[in-house]
Amino acid sequence: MPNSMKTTVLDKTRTELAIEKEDRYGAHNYHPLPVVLERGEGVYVWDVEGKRYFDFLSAYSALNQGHGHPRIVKALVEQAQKLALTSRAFHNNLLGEYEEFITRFFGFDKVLPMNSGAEGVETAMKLARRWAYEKKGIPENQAKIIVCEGNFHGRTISIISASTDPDSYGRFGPFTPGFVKIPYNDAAALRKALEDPLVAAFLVEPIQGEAGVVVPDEGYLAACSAACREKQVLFIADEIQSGLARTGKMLACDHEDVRPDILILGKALSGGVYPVSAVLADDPIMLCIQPGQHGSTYGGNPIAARVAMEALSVLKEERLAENSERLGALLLSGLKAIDHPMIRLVRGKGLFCAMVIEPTGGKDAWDVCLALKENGLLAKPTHGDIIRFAPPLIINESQLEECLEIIRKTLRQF
Ligand code: IF1
Repeated sequence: MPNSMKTTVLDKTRTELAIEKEDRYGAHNYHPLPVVLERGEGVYVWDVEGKRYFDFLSAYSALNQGHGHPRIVKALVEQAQKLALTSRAFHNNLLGEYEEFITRFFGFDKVLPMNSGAEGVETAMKLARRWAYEKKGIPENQAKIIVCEGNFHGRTISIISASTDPDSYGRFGPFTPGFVKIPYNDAAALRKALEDPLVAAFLVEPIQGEAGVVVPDEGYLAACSAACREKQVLFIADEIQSGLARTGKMLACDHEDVRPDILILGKALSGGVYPVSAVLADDPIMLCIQPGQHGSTYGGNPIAARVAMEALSVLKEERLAENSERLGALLLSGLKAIDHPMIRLVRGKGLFCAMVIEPTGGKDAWDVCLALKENGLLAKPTHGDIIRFAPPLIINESQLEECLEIIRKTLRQF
């Protein structure tokens, strides 16, 4: 019996009790690893039994700055004590400051603040449609948005209408029309789809996250961006997961010097302490939406504004893109050097890596993640056979070496 089973209440561990409650009272829309976390600091999290782990998921890259970053937490707490929410019925003293900050940071005319990533994607789709009718002259209600097979952009009805994953969209119809699905990493397929004059936009993840950290061929994003420009079609980058230093550049699009027409950010925009998303674009696009035509009760609230400025400053001042690039190279080469029959493939960019697992002897990626957990490292399988490795970007070299040793040791157990 492992040590963690010893703190019992009525013969059950705190872990079991917490999981039972979730199972009993919560919707069954997730299947988490059986670990109950209660504390986080930097690259580490602790479970309710006191066991410490390396967090190699970082809340799907929301925690690029690490758990409980002191500067970000301070911003959150101070602002919560002063003024949390005004709604957009009134101005607040931080919104304009934040809007100036983030637009200068990324080089766009304007920003539209929202909360979740899905809301950011919905906002971008509405902007693209409105722009198509007002600026491109597409007849009303006929605009199309091109998306890629294997995409993940969120969970709303319209976003799953663009999904090709039956788990995401199955039996949730009827669906929103107006999406054209083409293969990912295929610029020729995009050029062909762009021949349709009703196309308003191309929405793409510069690296596909949920699909299993699928890195497209070099030149793909630049080719897509150029093809879109030629056909007067908006290039929309969903950098909710790939952005904010995760892949070794501030944006994954920066690897190919591509500037999207619409940029969507979320997750690490708050460093994991608050839901904050943002859509950036220049005036000819952003000003197509006028008062009363889009918004959100919480979007642009003072806490979000204050926290996002701090989270972005931390990324820049702690040079987390550089750290991601340098340690990402170590992680990737370290993973590639592991010689094990269960490893079919390793890929990634910066500290955004994945390992494709070959199920062997009845053991699959889930079992590997359970064993990693026992050995002190948390990672989550996707699509049954892929394990993502995405630690907070503040990780240092000796911590990363320790993690590689945990991964090597774990695989030796299979
Ligand atoms: C879940 C995945 C990751 C995203 C991109 C938009 C959103 C996401 C590129 C929506 C969200 C999350 C959501 C989370 C799991 C997670 C995920 F496996 F499902 F795909 F990260 F890899 N665009 N991704 O990755 O953002 O509305 O959630 O804030 O359980 O759904 P959101």
